[in-house]
Amino acid sequence: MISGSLGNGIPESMGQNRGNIKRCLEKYIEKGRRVMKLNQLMDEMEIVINDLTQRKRVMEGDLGKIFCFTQEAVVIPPIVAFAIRGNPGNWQYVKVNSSDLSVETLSNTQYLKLKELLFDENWAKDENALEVDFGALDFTLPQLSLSSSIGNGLRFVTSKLGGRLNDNPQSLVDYLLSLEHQGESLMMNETLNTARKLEMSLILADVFLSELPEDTPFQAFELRFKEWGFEKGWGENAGRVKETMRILSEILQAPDSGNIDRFFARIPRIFNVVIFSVHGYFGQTDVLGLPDTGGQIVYILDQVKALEAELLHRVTSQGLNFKPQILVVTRLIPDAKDTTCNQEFEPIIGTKHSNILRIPFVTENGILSRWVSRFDIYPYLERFTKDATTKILDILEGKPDLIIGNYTDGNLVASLMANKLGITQATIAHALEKTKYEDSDNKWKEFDPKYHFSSQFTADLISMNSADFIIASTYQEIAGSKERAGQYERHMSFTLPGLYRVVSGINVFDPRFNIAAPGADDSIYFPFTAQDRRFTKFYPSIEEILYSQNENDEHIGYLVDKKKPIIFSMARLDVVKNLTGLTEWYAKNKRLRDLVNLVIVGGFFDPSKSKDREEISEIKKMHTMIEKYQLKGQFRWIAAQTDRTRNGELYRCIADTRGAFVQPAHYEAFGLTVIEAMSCGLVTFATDQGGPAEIIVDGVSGFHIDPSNGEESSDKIANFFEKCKIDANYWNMFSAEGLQRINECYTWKIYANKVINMGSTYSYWRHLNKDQKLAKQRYIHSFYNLQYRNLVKTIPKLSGIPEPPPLPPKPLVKPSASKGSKRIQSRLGFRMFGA
Ligand code: UDP
Ligand code: LCN
Repeated sequence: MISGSLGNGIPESMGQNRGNIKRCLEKYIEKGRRVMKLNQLMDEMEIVINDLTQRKRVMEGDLGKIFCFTQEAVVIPPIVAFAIRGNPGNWQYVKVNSSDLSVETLSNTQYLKLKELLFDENWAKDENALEVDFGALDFTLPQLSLSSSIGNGLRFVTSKLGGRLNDNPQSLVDYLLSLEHQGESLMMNETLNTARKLEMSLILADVFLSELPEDTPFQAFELRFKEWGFEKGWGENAGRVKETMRILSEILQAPDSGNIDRFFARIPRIFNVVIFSVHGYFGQTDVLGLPDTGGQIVYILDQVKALEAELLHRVTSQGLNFKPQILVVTRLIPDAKDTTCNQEFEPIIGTKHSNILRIPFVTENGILSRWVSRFDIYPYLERFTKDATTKILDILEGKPDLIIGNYTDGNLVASLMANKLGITQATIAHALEKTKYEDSDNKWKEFDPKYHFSSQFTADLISMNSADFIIASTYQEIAGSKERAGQYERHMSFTLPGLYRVVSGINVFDPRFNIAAPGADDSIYFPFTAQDRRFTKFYPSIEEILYSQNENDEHIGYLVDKKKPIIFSMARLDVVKNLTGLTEWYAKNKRLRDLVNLVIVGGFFDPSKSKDREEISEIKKMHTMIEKYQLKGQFRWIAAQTDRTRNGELYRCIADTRGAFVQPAHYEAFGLTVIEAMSCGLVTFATDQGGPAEIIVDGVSGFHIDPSNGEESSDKIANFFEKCKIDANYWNMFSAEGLQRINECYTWKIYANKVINMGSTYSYWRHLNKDQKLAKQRYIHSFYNLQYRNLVKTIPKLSGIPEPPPLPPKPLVKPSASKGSKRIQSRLGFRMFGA
């Protein structure tokens, strides 16, 4: 696009434009070698061409196109190389010589090499520097081509299956023959081992079923069906069985995507699911807000409930009486503070057959007692996978049907286990750290001692490429927006200078990407207007934490004017969450201070009690600001709140004040607090960096704020409250629109249905592409062994304590424990560590 239009340079005929462009480029090279981001390019252009009309003319010209779409530039005088993103997922690279304005296109490899010259010149010049190219193995697999289709992989795969089935119907027969549960065949047996035999028997069965009342239970004709080669799993009664069989007959006759979609949603393929979530304190109570313990836990606990309900529903309609089991596998932390994270096994509240299984980290010296930061976790994962696999196979009495990983560590473990046992695997990023920390790739050597990003990014590449499908919460997570690259998109091509150059890390046009947005538990997060459902028992304690004039371990600061609306924020006290930023914006904006009070929930107050580096620095910063800006009287800082139910009511109480939720993060991968607040009818202002930019339609269902521009953001909030003072209905309008947005797009029911469909369809897709899968796994295996393992050796390992002798079994009787889970508990024999 770009070089074509520019030819070999910028024509002399461009006159004044040419002069302006030259002056711009000269400005860029003035400061010598550097990487420039879009805002810097624009800022410096404004300095050079201060006349708006002239600037516009430049932007409309050929080189202007480069400026408009540039995300980043590398300056190596006299050259300026531009990374241009015309559309989500579409990148081009050009270099412009500032002396003669000649333009040359570059490959992504050439661009990365130029960038590397700034960080590790010798390595950049090494002709044999390691290049990682996962795309090289995907050339036989179909890819999407439209940016607008990104994240819609399931639909694409289903449509491709039509062609594949047309050419090779036997592949479907073989796949159906492989369906089983604990050794018992499902849907059909070897009698129907060819497409022809299957077609004929389906016709026979159809005639037979047409004679039966629709509600005849499957058991009534099970024996007859067995003789014909059919097993259970088609449906609970004659009507449903006939429907499923007709869909299959139509597929065998002429496959079309509608029928394929319907058929795969019906086949009994997924019963037992393992979900890995390794870091943080994975517990059901008293954990939220602890370090590394936030939305991922909430997401998974809600996800399990939704998935179990969907699986139970499907099993029943398939005419089966199996108990689908979901096991969430996490780390057992002996030194578990006041949480249950030192218990090996725990039934999940609100489910019938789902449980948490905790496996400790074991070092050469024994079991590791203390919490480990998610950034330091890698040395323990290989052993963890081995121990977890043994336990899982024992508990499930066989292999799971689907493994879902969460975050880098859980995804890596999921990849290792899935690959070893040949199981369908899904990954969920939650947050890709590379996007959160600017230049964390180029400057990985600076970051590594503290964050070990080289291990983390390597692990991310491994699991992204191992997965059979990738679940994303939003489009932006994969491919960003028109203006900004997505989280996955930033892994397409990047470099870790001195280590390896990623020429193809992940392709966002890969049909493995699917969007399934999470929801907020509607038994907790419901509108403040639903007075009869409100949790009134929490009113006194909420009144106390918000308004009491005293300070204690739970809250500091106080609010003098109770009549003012409250702007409220709640998050882990991580630097990226920017709670201290919001406090400073508020502190500096007199108009806002006059209009509203500020309440922050996050962390705790004594830095000496934290082991988390980021939390410690944020605690200190918050104290400094309270003093510096004399916030007491208008500001309340409440320590992390672990009771989700009360938090639900807290959002509603803030809505009662006609206040707002403000999510000011520098970057937010998705942002569950945003949908929680909106579900409660609380007007929400949230960062325009990441998920909230997609959750909220700015100016309709809430507002976007720019975390890098505190003045503008705090003014936007102040303007809103000023308008509310004049027109009381203004607030109601945004509250109602926010709620509508949630009801339309963010519910767990939609999520669970999509994910189970993905499980069935991608299992078949994997089966169809097994040769390609194997080739890729070989490449990944080498990368794991030769790169990842060596990187992990650089991370210091904490030493464990010798493993205590096993305690006698001690059953934990929880009210919600099912008979099945109690049976498993006693088989496992509980072991408690610590306390
Ligand atoms: N949360 C909480 N208490 C706190 C801080 C956070 O209950 O003190 C909950 C919050 O309600 C939400 C989750 O933790 O359910 C945070 O999820 P989000 O996606 O907003 O951010 P994350 O922590 O995952 O980055
Ligand atoms: C991690 C995050 O940082 C949040 O943005 C997400 O909402 C959460 O995980 C759940 O996916």
